[in-house]
Parts: sequence; structure tokens; C-alpha cells
Amino acid sequence: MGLFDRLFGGNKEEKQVEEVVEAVEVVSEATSESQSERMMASSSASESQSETRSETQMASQSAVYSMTASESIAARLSEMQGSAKAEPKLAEPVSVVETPAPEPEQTIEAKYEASLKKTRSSFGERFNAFLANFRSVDEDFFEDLEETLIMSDVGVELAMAITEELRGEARLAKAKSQDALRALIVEKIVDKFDEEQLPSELNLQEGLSIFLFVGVNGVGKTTTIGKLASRYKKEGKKVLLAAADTFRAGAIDQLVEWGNRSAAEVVTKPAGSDPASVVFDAVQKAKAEGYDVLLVDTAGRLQNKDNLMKELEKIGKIIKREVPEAPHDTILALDATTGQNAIQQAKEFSAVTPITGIALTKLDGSAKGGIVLSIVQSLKIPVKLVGLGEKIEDLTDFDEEYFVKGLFKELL
Ligand SMILES: Nc1nc2c(ncn2[C@@H]2O[C@H](COP(=O)(O)OP(=O)(O)OP(=O)(O)O)[C@@H](O)[C@H]2O)c(=O)[nH]1
Ligand SMILES: [Mg+2]
Repeated sequence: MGLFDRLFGGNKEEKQVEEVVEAVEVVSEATSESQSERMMASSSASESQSETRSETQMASQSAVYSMTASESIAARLSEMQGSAKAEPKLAEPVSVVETPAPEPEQTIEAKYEASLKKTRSSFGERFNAFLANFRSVDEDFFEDLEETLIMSDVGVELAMAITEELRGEARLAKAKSQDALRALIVEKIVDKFDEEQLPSELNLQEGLSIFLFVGVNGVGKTTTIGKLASRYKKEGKKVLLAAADTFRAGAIDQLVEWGNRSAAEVVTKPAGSDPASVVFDAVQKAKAEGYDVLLVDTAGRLQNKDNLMKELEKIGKIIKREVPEAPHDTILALDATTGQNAIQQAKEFSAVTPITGIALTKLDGSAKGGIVLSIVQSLKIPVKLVGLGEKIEDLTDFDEEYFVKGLFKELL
């Protein structure tokens, strides 16, 4: 089953009919529960949370009952988000007592949702403006669609690919309403995104794992390393940081500060030292003292770009000479607020050192989160880490489902 179907339950007619039938069944079951059973279900404080959840689910199911087919997709989505409107209220089934307490992942999901709010509303506005002009599915329609997608930062290549595939989509010509069109377009975007199936987890080893962080200045390399160090320390790993951004004294201090916060050790040399020699020392120490993870911070700015790239090449060679299969990941940090410029940066760094993953930072402040679709589709590099704020805990592994839900929630 594709990602779109998994998340949004598909937009096919048959599926919608099934949903309505299911909703009718659940509603009639629920309303047959007795008053005393409901009182039992609400007898403890810990249960009351699950009760609210279930009430919400019931409300959304009953809403589906009276909705049109296309609206039922939105209702399913709200239900998944646990944020459906509470009206109309219905009796809770007894099974609420067994509903498990919310998982910690829900917090991450909520963070994705909040971080993608700006992107979602700019996406939504563009789409609604585009659909408001809709008269018929003709050449103008496809041209406008392509333009809308490009402006939404999904990237030119992906916008063209989506538009081209939709031209041959018979269901599009049959779609009668704006809602149906919107659902078909979003389905296509999600399916294209899902096609890539790239590894989204860091390539963590049994023994020593070396992760090299690169990227232009200010994108969030050092912050991401600090957050990651904290995560691994909490998991009980032995973590070492290498302050290979020797270009500025401030950069070394900043990494040392992150080391203090996360209780990870930091290898430093005075500002102006050869960055490759810092890396050499750090790799030696990591091997000799049985570290699990070595995170290498690098400079984002040098006198010129050539120097920066040469330095990265040298660092890469030193690591490889000492640990042939390393770096186990070379992570390019990209600032999500920069949009398409991120693609250019990825191309430039890829020319010097193979990039195996992206850390997409500052998604919390970005209206250009659509860049993820473009990165994954056009560069075929997986997004592995996402920065959702400045705090030490604001780093998560990239979660495709939360991302897609966060992006399209209000569009469907
Ligand atoms: N809101 C938000 N801010 C972030 C995030 N990640 C990093 N930042 C902020 O971005 C700024 C730059 O982060 P750094 O980690 O210093 O960036 P850098 O890539 O190491 O920069 P240079 O060392 O100059 O190359 C800091 O103020 C961070 O707090 C994020 O996910 N969300
Ligand atoms: Mg830095």
C-alpha cells in the first residue's frame, strides 16, 4: 500500500464508500452502550485521557457518516491527528478503558505538525488560489499546476514529473470538484516522494561510527552535532566530538559548550590549527579508547570556497586512512528556510565528498518545507535528521509519515 493510502486512506470512490459503511457500523455500536458502562469508563483520571481520545474518534466517525465522500478523507486525517472537532458527542464504547496512553512519538508528531505550519499554510494558499481558477482540466490547468508546484518549493524537476504523470491520469479528467482534484494532486506528490525508498537512518555501526558534518556557515552543523551527542549519550554510548572548525575560536568554544551540555568529550586544538590534524587526533583517541560515536564538526566558511572544499577533502582522506569504511555518514546540514538554494549547496558539496544524508535544520521556522520533496526526489539523498528548534531535544530522525501529514493535513 502506498504512503498516501496508508496516511489518508486513499481517495478512491470504493474506499470512501467503505469508510461510510464502517462509520455507520461504529456509530450504531457505540450508541448501544449503556449509561453505567460509560460511568465505569470514566472512573479514573488516567482513563479520562483515553476517553477524550476515544470520544474524539467517535465524533470524527460520526462526522464521516454525514459527510460527502471527499470530506471523509479530511475526517480520517483529523482522526489520525487526534484533533477532530468534538461535535457531535456520542456515547463512548467500553473499549476506551483499554486504549493505551499516548506514546511519546505523538509529541514528535505534534512537533512536526507545528513546525510545518508555515509551509502548510503557504502550500494551502497557493493550492486554493490555483483551484479557485479551475474551469476545466486543459492545457492551462496543467501549466498553472506546474507553476504552483514550482512556487511551493517542490523543485522544478519534481513539479514537471508530477504534472506530466497527471496528464495521463484518467481520474483527473473525471474529477468534478476542487476537493477531488486537490486529493488527486496530493496523492501524486506523496506517491512520487514515497517512490525513492532511501535509507533514512544514520548508518550506526556495532563498533566505532564516524559521522562527518559539512555545510555552509550558519546552517546548524554544530547545533545538530550537540543535539545528536546528547541523544547518543542518553542511549549510554561513549561519544566524542572533534572541533575541526578551527577557522574561528568561537566555533571551538561553541562545540566545547555543546560537549558540556551533552556530557560528551571534545577534542580541540587552538584556533588556526590544521583541521585535519584535529580529526586525526580524534580518530586515534576514538579507536584507542573504544568510543562508539565520533562526530566531526567542520568549518562552514573559509577565506574562499576552494579552501573550504580542499580542507573537507583532506579531512575525508584522513578519516578513511585511519578507518577505511568511514565516514559512515557524511551529513550535509541544510537550512530549511533557504528553499531552493539548499539544492545548489547539496550539488556543490556532493562534488567534493559523497553526501550520504541531509540534516534539515530550522524546519520549525520555515515556510519552505516542500524542499524536502525536492531534495529527496532530485538529489536522491535521504533526509536523515530534522531540526525542529534550537533546544537540545529538538532533533529527530526524519519521519516520512509525520512529514507528509504535517505538510498536507489541511489540504485534504
Ligand atoms: N530554530 C532553529 N534554529 C536552529 C536549528 N538548528 C540550528 N539553529 C540555530 O542556527 C544558528 C546557527 O547554528 P550553528 O550550529 O552555529 O551553525 P553552523 O552550521 O555550525 O555554523 P558555522 O559554525 O558558522 O558554520 C544558531 O543560532 C542555532 O541555534 C533548528 O533546527 N531550529
Ligand atoms: Mg559551527
